[in-house]
Amino acid sequence: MGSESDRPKGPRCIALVGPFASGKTSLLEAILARTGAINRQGTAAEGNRVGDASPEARAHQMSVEVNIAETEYLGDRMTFFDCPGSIEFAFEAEAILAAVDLAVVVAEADPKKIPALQLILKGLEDRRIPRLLFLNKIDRESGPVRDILKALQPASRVPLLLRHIPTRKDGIVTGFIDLALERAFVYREHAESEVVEMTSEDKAREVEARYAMLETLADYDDSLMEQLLEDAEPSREQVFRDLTGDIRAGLICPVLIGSADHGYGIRRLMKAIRHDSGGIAETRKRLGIAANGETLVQVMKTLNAPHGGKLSVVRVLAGKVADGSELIGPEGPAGRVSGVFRINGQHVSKRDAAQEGEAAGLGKLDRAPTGTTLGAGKTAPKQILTLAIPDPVLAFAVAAAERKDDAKLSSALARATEEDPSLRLTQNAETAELVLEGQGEMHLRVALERLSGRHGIAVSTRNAAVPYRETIRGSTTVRGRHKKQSGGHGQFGDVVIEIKPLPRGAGFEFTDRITGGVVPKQYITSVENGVVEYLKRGPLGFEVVDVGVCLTDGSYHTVDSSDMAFKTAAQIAMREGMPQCTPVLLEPILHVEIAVPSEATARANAIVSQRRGQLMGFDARPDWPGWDVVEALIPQAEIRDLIVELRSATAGVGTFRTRFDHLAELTGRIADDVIARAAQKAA
Ligand SMILES: Nc1nc2c(ncn2[C@@H]2O[C@H](COP(=O)(O)OP(=O)(O)O)[C@@H](O)[C@H]2O)c(=O)[nH]1
Ligand SMILES: [Mg+2]
Repeated sequence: MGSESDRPKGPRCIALVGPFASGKTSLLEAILARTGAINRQGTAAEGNRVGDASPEARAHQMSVEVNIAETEYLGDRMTFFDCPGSIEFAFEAEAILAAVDLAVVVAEADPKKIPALQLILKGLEDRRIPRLLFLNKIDRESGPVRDILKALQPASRVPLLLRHIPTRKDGIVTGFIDLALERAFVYREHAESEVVEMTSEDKAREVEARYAMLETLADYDDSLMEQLLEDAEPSREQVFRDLTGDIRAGLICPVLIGSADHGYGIRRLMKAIRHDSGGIAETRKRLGIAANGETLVQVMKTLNAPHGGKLSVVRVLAGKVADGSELIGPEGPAGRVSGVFRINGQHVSKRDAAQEGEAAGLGKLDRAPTGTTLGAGKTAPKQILTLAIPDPVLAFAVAAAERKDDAKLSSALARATEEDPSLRLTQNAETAELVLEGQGEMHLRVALERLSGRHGIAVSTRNAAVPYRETIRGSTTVRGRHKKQSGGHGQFGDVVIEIKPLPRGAGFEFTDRITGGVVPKQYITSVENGVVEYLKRGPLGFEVVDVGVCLTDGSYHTVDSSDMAFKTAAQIAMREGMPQCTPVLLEPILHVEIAVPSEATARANAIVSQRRGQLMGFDARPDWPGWDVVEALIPQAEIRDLIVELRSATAGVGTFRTRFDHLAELTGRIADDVIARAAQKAA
């Protein structure tokens, strides 16, 4: 068959991606079993697969991080990266995809998962990553694959090209026909399928399906087009050459069929991977790297093993990396490699130097965050690409259950954000909260579980505080006098101030209309300082904004007046005057853009209304066929678990982003509750 000579040799890195529960981790297991890396194929039900063996993955019965395992197939080392399907862990995949040769998209014929498939394919298309689609769970399908493909096609910008069709007996899938090889196979459970004669009925189906495949290939190959028009039979070599070329160029996405659980179609998939992935040279081309003999590696993932310390999982893009190598990142030295490791699921073992094209774990690099490009020379390498870190969509205020763990918690969380930059940690000075933000409930939950699992820190969580403000609706003029005559030096300050509301967004403004020096210049500043201090906590218990204060009159004493005395006088005036000005609570309103598949747009609109939101309209999402963007103004207090509801309304794909828009007055019962809670907290 075909072009064995131009087939690239050497190590490959392959990503397994696809919607949630499409069978990626099972496929990894099947590949490892069929290529002899493991003796027996484990199952999801038994919980004995190489992937998903971490305590967190076991607890949730889903992949919560990338599973890495390698095997050898016909002399080539292949490392697989089984990326979690949930959008919450998408950043894990982002860092991996940057450095792989090919992505195998595992999909199933479930219409509910098509938006998720589109999301994943779009990510690959945008990054120009060659891809194959493995239509899994074929054992469950009874309808024609052509119909399945028709349903899946809108998820792909390029043609899905059917490479295999199933053969059936009594409605049950028993094998497949490879349309490029023109050969029929019967599946054998967890074993190599057997070549069989095609029945005449199957032959007829094969001819029809093959013609459809060739027609698509001919769209990118004029000579093939001519042959088809002349009814000439193209050579098998030409067909394979076209397939390989079109896949590498990202012009098509071929569809292979099989079943991970049964071990069907695995060898065909491995052959396709071996032929159609271009290897490290092609990947360098995609990344725009000129190989000049210098070592270059890309950090795909950072692992923090409980006792083994930090491990940077890298792909060697050029050159090689040995134990003891000094590596340098774009921002300076990254550290000295302390051990080169092979990673197979939870199992990590020492190995020799990592060669060009291989993936390996590098021990104890201090400064090599996920996504960084590292070199081994004296000069800093150029960062090959910047990963887009998604904006967080959910936040929790976190605290150590026991005070003594506070410092341990912050440092462990800081490490967690290095391991996974799609987590964000901020210390909110205003609310004195440690806020952990991330991509969803499961994402944050798993991050916190790791903390307790690895570091033994129990963590409590609650909703992060909303930064309410308060202002006033009315004005007043008040006098504040501070006078003390308790022996010796006295204290004297006396001010008259006007307090009035300012337009929304104006902030705070201090002026004076003092004439004739009734309040000496240096004390005017003290008055302002006194007012500013007061405004940190107004009559309702919140920071006061949009207020103007004017010092209009006052008096002083040559001996007893001081900075302190005028400051105190100003505060006395504010304390008396502010409650007279009809204080009102202000809540932050965010501008929100919700992106959902169009069939969920009405649902998204309803969610906005339920959250006291104001719809601004919706429009087609640019560059996202079949999606809409809903724009709305929503109070920050109502955002909280918006992502959870949105995802459940969209089979997991809906998302949103926010920015602060304005502060709005909040009155009535909701406001009363907020004020009562603040008072309770202060007490
Ligand atoms: N019927 C059938 N079920 C499968 C097949 N492959 C995987 N599954 C099941 O699909 C579920 C999800 O599989 P898993 O590999 O964990 O999915 P992932 O989320 O994509 O990693 C598990 O219960 C598997 O046993 C298959 O080929 N046929
Ligand atoms: Mg999985």
